[in-house]
Amino acid sequence: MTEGDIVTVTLANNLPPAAGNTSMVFSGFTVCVGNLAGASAASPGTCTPIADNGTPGLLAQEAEVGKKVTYSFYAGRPGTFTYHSGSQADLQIEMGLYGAIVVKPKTTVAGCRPLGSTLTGAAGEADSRLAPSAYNHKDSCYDREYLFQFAEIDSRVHDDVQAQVQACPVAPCPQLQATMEPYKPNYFVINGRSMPDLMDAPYASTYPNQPYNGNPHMHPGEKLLMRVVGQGRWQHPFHFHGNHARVLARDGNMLLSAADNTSLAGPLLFTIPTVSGQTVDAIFSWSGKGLNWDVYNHRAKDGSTCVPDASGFHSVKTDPNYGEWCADHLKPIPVTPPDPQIMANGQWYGGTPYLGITGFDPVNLPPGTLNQNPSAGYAYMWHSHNEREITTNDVFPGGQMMMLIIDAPQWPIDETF
Ligand SMILES: [Cu+2]
Repeated sequence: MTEGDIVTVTLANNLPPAAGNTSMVFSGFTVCVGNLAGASAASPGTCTPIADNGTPGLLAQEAEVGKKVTYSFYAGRPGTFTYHSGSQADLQIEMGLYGAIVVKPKTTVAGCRPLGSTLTGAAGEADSRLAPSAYNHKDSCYDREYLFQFAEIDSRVHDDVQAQVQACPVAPCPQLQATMEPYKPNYFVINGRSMPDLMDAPYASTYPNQPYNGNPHMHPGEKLLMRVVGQGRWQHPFHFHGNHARVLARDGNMLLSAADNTSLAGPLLFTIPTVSGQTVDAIFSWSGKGLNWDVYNHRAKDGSTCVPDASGFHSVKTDPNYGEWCADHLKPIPVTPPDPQIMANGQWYGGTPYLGITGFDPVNLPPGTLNQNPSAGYAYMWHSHNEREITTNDVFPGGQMMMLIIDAPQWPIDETF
């Protein structure tokens, strides 16, 4: 949704009769049960009740089985937010009744790249962003955006619920009673999937209703916006390799310096500890700095230049080596390509120490180079740092694990995969 929208959600309870009532809690918003009109930054608006609109519950108005409830609210500020069931919430959230809300800024922030443009000029690449920035702030501009919702599943609870639901197909039913403790989850999911399913396409045929995977791609120098959401009951330390990330906001509130209320004050993190019900937005970037070789393979023939900006990077946005760490420009390669044997474990290995097999100088690739991966990207594992959570039912690999791929600048990234 867009900042300034009045949002109306009608929840239809089509759960099995034994599940009883359900509802939605929209954290961070003032909810009207019914229809909201006239809300703006200056006014809360008018909330008009409607007929047959649910029944009061502990945390929210509830819909009985076979009935509906309508909520409205004013999305007054940009950010990442959550919603979840407020009815028998320990059980219903375990069963999957949760999700994320993204509110886009209404206006384009000066200095952010307008929608419809691509940064590094990879031919044929579409701009997949929702907006040029995450907030009304110049340091929240981004080039790519990925959502990561962390949760876990204890299959014992689901087996228990299934037995009770199947025992009562027609109302009236006794209310579901699930024993939540001891809680021993054996499935660990991001956006509802575990590795390797995480890396399948959105809406893949095996999960046709699932719009999000966990398959981040980017070019060097780009800014990747991570929207990290904690759902479920447990904390998961989200560890990303390749670089640190600058935290922009928590629960949709930008973290700004108290001194000027303008400069970013969020920490630089290599692990974001997800907290149940909390959202964190962060900006991640990658340049090749620190690898100690010229990832662009400029070294033999060379018309390309690297002109360091004040921070040492090449900052001409239209150049193919945008974001290059200039200290390593033209540096001879100090590495020996990996033994072909490791390909058995390394499906993501590009077969070259360079980005891109059709890069600046393919004739100078070292002998024995294996061009296994046409994008010839670098792969970094992004995962839960609780190691048991990168298993599925205690089998490794699985769980909350995916790969960030740094693609060659010339490789068009298709974010529908
Ligand atoms: Cu790690």
